Amino acid sequence: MIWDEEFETMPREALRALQLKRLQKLVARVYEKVPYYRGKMDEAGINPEDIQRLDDLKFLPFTTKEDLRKNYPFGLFTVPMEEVVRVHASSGTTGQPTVVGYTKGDVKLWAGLMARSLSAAGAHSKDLIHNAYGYGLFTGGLGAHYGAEELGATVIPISGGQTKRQITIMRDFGSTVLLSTPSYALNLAGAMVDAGVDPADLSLKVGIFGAEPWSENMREELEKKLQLKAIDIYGLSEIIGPGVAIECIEEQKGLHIFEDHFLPEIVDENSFEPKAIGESGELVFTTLTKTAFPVIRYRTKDIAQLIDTPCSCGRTSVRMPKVTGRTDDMLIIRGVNVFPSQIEHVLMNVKGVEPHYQIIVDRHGSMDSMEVQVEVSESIFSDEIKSLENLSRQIQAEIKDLIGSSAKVTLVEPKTIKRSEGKAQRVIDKRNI
Ligand code: DLL
Repeated sequence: MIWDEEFETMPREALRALQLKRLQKLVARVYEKVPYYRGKMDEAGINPEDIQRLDDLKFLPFTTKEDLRKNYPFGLFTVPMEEVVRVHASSGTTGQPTVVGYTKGDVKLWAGLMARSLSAAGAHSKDLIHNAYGYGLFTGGLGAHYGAEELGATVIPISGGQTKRQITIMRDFGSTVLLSTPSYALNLAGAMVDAGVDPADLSLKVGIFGAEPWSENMREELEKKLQLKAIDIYGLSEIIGPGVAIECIEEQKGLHIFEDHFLPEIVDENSFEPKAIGESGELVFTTLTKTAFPVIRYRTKDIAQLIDTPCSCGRTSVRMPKVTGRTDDMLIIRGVNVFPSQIEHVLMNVKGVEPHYQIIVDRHGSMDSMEVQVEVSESIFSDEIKSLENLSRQIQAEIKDLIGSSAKVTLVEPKTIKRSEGKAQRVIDKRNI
């Protein structure tokens, strides 16, 4: 169901006019309220009045995680703290966390966008929403929670962890919609097998998975193992949290970006020049309607592309196919660029291999090495050494074929790779230590 008919199906022309109006208002407001933004705009020689067309966006300076760090914790807020009713933070991989703030109006806006998202995924007021995103500073738990309430559904605020108990609750309460990271969903699927619970006997119909990259193969795996439709949801704390973009249940193909609130761009990862529709590059967002913590041209470091082909669901927004990786997740192994998602793609096409893996990168002297540890099914693991050797050789050859770099492949016993309760840690790069 389309939650916000007027905005979600708005003709593109009208949408662009709305975006421009909102952008002009935003730029004028941050220029007036935030000395740091004013300084950056003055330095770039641009005034709020210079924004006459949407295209003029490209003259505005980017905002990066570094800018957020420099203003830690509240330096980029546009309102006094008494108007901020909530903060969240994302830890990231290095150093200081990024802190984001919301006014009462922002929380309401976010709840509406999450209700939109859940509705696009096929959820409605009769659903029992099992929310296994972590509650706390992470935006996943509370973001989804408020959206589910706005939708009028029943929320089960289970958060992450206590995996066995999650399954009992799912069965006893009759959860119909599962919200979690894809890696935790996989963990839940494994725990169901251990508990002797057949997912076909549960009431789950949709899983709304996000907060980390996942492949089409992983979708197939999750749909099969959990007997539900798997929907991709995308968002990031700096923009609002979850609820920036989501796939519709009709097509499950490309995430609709809520463009009336978030203005997307794709830029070249190196030159930062804008790229055309259909081209891949770094995803950049400007928040058009948030009050406490708006951002202008925030460089997400996520690699994506935008497509503008019409969708059968009737929504008129541009879509982004699955995020393929992050610019800072990219491993450079002996000079070759490698994304964990490419390794996942190879692994998930091999029969008998479980979707639990870890990539370990190290350096001996000046030589990089990459080891892929992957679990195999119980039956394969008890096979003869020879067939195990053949399997690891096959995976090794396929990795070499796809990425052009060789990796040592180690097949490990079922359940030896640490299970995630939130975002999975796929890469251990010992070179940085
Ligand atoms: O992960 C917000 C979220 C919560 C999204 C629940 C979806 C569901 P952060 O912790 O700030 O916020 O992390 C944001 O996670 O820049 C991406 O690199 C990654 N990410 C989020 N969703 C997806 C997705 C939340 N669907 C960072 N596919 C982003 C791939 C994703 N990567």
